[in-house]
Amino acid sequence: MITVKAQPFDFAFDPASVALIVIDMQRDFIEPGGFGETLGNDVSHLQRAVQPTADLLALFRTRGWPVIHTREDHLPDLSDCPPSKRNRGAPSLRIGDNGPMGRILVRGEPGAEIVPACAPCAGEIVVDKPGKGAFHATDLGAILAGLGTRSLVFAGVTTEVCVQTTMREANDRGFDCLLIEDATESYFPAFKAATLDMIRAQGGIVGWTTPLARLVQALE
Ligand code: TIU
Repeated sequence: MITVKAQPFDFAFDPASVALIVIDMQRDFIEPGGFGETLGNDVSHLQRAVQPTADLLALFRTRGWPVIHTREDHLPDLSDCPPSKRNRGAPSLRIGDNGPMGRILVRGEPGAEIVPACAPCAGEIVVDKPGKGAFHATDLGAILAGLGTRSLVFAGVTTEVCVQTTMREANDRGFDCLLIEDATESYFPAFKAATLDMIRAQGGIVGWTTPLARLVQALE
């Protein structure tokens, strides 16, 4: 077992049954002109998570531990996009509309791709998901069962939306979940801080959090 100093207490995992899940590090959320900006957000906040996530990916790749990437996107005919999602609010462009990085949040378009620094390597699993949670309407549960995964390390964006939703789904499915604090970001720093607090409150009601440096330390 490997033990990581974390909050609210140490996180122990078996390297034979751990996987990294990197949530939605896509241009549509992180770069100007994509989905995140159409919603009125300052996307520059998310840049902070790119290098720590790249470093975390390198850590798992060096050890040969499984890596799973997710992408929030929709089929070109939007048949997997509920009208309630497309019609919500007053964005400058809606899902499926043409933007500077192609059609907003549509699979295969430049904006739906993962940013180059965090791009999947050959052989890594990529899960396309229509929802905020990565288990909804995907094969993720079967993929993790096939890998024999019991512990999940989380990174990605945004902390309080797709990362937290997926962590909660995973926690309910019996996985021990560790969120790497500097490898996740929100458009709203206060929401990120609140999410980290609520994950580890009540004795780790949703899971654990720790900075990347503590995971590195545990592996030395
Ligand atoms: N809007 C927002 O904060 N996030 C999303 O819509 N998706 C993800 O978090 N990936």
